[in-house]
Amino acid sequence: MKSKICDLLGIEYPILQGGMAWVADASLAGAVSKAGGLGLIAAANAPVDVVRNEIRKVREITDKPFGVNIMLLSPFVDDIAQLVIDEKVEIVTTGAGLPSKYMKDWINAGIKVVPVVPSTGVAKMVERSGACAVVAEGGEAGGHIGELNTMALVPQVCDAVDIPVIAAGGIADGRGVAAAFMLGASGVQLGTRFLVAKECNIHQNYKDKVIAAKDIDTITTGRTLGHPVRALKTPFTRAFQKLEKEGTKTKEELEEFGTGALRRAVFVGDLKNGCFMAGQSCGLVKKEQTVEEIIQELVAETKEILGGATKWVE
Ligand code: TUI
Repeated sequence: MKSKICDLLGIEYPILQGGMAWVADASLAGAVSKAGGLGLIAAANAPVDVVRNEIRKVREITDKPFGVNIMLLSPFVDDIAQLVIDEKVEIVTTGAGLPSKYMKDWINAGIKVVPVVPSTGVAKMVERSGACAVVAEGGEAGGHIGELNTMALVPQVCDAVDIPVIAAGGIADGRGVAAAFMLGASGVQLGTRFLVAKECNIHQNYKDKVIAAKDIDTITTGRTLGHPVRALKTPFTRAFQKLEKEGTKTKEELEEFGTGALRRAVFVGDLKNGCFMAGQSCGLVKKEQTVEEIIQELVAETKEILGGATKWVE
């Protein structure tokens, strides 16, 4: 299972691990890269020292390429943007905004930049500023999402840009990977499936909740704040949605209500007050596995499906 993404990023399989905030640490990213995919450390809202430490830890796990995902709403974004240059990180993905301001410096430093985009307009914009590929992420994904869904978004982004497109949102098994290729993508990015990897250091309650979740068990909050976030239903997310519907709280009060909820899920496993970000594919995620097992299973399933794909046409 090879595509132009493999040559572009220097990886064996065209499978990226989502840069999940507070989740994607050196342990997960290192394991994914070691298994032949592209592991990503999530810089999230973390300060520079923490991210530098994770970058160095990945290099102890593997010599293979890995990347850093930069969350553009981070209060430390300027410092993180410089850190990836100083640490000679090969690949940067970005999320939750436009990376335009940093692109020139990254490209001059030889960094391959792969922004996550929610629309054709943003895809074209980042292509013009020098992105070498884009991740087109549909609203089935967990975390901060755009308006469009994967099935409609991916082929439109493929038509809009000349650089390779990586599909994300709703993909958790070989059927999703095969479908992404059929939509024109040359790679996939998965988050939710990797939440339950053995090498993923989130609280066990988080993993158990993902494994127990079915199709309708996610909810979006934050639409009134301009940044919708998909997460598993908990008393916290339901209360958040209720407050948004009532419209009695100011934006600042709502932001305050949401602060720290993801960390309560990841580190404390707080089933009541946590925000367990996950995508709609949670119902496809059935058990904990090592990263190696997940990647090998995805590859085997995809090969089997695509090998038999001609049965659908004469
Ligand atoms: O970034 C993500 N997913 C994330 S970031 C995150 S941390 C966070 N927590 C609470 C609130 C906000 C963020 C959790 N999950 N995915 C990539 C992604 N990027 N999805 C959507 C976008 C995006 C949206 C707009 C990218 C560019 C963009 O540009 C247009 C603009 O208006 O900025």
